[in-house]
Amino acid sequence: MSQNFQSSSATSSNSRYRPIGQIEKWQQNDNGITAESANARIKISLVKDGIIRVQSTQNKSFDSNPFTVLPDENSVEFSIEEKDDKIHLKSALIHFQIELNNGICSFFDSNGTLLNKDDSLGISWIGTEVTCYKEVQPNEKFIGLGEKTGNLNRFGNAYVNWNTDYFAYGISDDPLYMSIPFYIGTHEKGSYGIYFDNTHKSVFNFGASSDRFAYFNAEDGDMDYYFIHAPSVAEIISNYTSLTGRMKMPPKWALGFQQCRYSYYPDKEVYAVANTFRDKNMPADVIYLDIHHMEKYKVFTFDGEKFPDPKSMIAKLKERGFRVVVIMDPGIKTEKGYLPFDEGKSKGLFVKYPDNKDYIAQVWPGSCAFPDFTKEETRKWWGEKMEFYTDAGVDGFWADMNEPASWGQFTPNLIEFDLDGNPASHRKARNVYGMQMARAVQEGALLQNPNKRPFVLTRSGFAGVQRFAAAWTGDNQSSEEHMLAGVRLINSLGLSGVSFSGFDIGGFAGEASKSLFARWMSIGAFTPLYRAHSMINTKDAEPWSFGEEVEEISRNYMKLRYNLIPTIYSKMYESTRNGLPISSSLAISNVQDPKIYESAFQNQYLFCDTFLVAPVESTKAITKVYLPEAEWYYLFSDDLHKGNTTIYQDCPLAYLPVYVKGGSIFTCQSDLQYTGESHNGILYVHVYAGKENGTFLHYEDDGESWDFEDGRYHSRSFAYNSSLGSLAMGETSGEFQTAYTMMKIYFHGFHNEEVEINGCSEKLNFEDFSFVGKLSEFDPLPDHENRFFEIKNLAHLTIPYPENELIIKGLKIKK
Ligand code: MIG
Repeated sequence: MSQNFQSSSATSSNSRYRPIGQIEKWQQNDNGITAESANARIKISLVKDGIIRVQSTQNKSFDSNPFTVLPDENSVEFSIEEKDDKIHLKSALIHFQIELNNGICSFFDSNGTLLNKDDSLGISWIGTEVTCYKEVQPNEKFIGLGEKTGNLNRFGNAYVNWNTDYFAYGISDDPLYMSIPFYIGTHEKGSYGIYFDNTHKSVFNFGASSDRFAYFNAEDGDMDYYFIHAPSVAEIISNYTSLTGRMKMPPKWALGFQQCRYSYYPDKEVYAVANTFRDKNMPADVIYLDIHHMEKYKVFTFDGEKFPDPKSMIAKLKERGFRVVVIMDPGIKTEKGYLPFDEGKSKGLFVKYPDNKDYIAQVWPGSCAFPDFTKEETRKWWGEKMEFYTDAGVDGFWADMNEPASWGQFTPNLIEFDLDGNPASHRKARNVYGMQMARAVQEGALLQNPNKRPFVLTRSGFAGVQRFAAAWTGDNQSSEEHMLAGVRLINSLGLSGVSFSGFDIGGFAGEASKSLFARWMSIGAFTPLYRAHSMINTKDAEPWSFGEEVEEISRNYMKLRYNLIPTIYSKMYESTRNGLPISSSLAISNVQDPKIYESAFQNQYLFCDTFLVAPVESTKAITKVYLPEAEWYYLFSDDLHKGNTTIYQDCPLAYLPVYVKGGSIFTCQSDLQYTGESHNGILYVHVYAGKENGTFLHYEDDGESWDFEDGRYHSRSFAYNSSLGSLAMGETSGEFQTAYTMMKIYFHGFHNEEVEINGCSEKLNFEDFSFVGKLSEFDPLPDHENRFFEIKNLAHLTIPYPENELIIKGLKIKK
């Protein structure tokens, strides 16, 4: 069969299907095999146990992608055997087969259960377009793929990876700003991940317009994918991020509330906004300067009229606990005498046409040249220029328009990029351009302040962008459906290695209703990046701009956010180690549970492994929530729900449906105005009764330097053991001096009068406790009375912050 295809494509048109065909020779090498067929070269490599790389090319040598997968020297044990017209490669976690007569690949787990198999159309080409066709297993679901709209389960849909500036995108539109060609397939026999390491425009089709197969393809480059298998989805994501990297520890202030606006100016407005947060007792850490901070939109300038003295403005803001983040667009105004342009031009750092003329397009500053961030020299230069901002005291950087965007939005494909010494056209470079800009910005911040953790936020990116920056989901809209779609985008980014992400709270385009803004602020408190932003020429959209009630609700959730920062910070730290998200789709914990994919429940997620958040429109008074197998405590009252059930939950605007998983432990701090403010010295520990055991690693450090890498951190483990009825605290570790001197432990769902601490009996105290405060009665009518939830008679105990191990015993679960 393959012979037919081959001869027809060779003699008539390049525009016909051309498969790998019969494998003519193969040989074993250090970590797999190489093979040749009439039409292609093939290389199969065991990257580490659980990860197999499949490469196939029509060319003499394999294509390289310098910016995506991290180099790693691993040698894994495996065996190779040729039997029944197949080559069998077996490692501990994956058994792999390739068929000699057509190159069809199959992947099995160690028990020989089929996980994934090529359709008989296999890996093949139409011209330069390369595709891998896969069988769809019974009931197979597809999740992940990064910043993609649509349902949690992507079956029945197709997506394009081509970084695109998409103002006010709709909730089903595609492609958006960032491309991550990584997805997870899951069916009754197991789960696996596929990362397609090809930066050209690509398509992932999970059964749209065809019920025969799923496929992924790219318009050029090689078939080059990593097949990842592990017993759990979490381990698959961890393995994927061992390939493409993990985020670096962000500064603590980046976890606080961030206020953005297109644009705050002049300086007096910036002060007014900052002061209002403090006057209104609404905690916040960050104010953004959008494009109006520049003179004629020229990067590395301040508008002298709007901001006559940026240095002292930023210093004054810092005194009040605010950090300033500035926007940076890649386009450099082509203006003689403007130093960044003159330097970039004379050093040859801009993107060029093949005839060596600079590529020029229109953006905010007018005609612009575009720094080639795929070139090391350009990245270094950009980083040196950033002294302009760091000198002024700027702490964070916001990379926008880095798809790259320009008026007209149709970049010609012939322009050329360096790709660190492997020059290529826009077709190969576009999707990595934004991420290389984010890299330049991160490296620049580090060049300027080596011992300060940078905060970089990027709009565009590719697989691995998490190493350089946090991400936000671009120009969303002020609508209920967009708020929920945004939750799915964040969860999908989390499934795809990007742990630190957020959306524009309130919506960028349009104007939020009062209730929408309040609900979005509540949900945002439970997302990794807590940031409000809004478009130019729209009504004020600060959390106090929507009336008193919205202000109170916003304040409540902002305060709760700051109370939870010890937990969020600890989970961020874990994510730097394991690549797992902070907002975790339930597909990570409950992949086999069909309920979680239903449209009513697909937005639900676990925040910090502890809080099940059920986002709901602000217009609803009651909503359906699915609680998977476990025990769940309604956050605000401790009402206990058995898992594996659907409940109807009242959701008045003041109360976002959030449930704490039984067996959980988390830590909190006192109310703060900003993350750098001193807390009251008490670490609040909440432990929840449950059948399952739970653990928590509390982590802290100075919040802004790299000293923790040399041991200056403070951490301690907590473990709840259900059958022993105990809460154990491990020894503290690290050399950082914690500022906590006391520990106040809250026991949720237990019915103890006393407990045993290191063998001695201690009486518990009881108080009425609430995670969010009571709202004022704005409306005097009795039927509008706001409900208030609190946890009645919550048992607690305050002890000096233990220096050593400590065990609390005798915990009895309420029946
Ligand atoms: O052409 O800098 O997504 O957040 O406020 C619009 C102005 C450019 C797009 C970003 C948005 C930002 C806006 N930018």
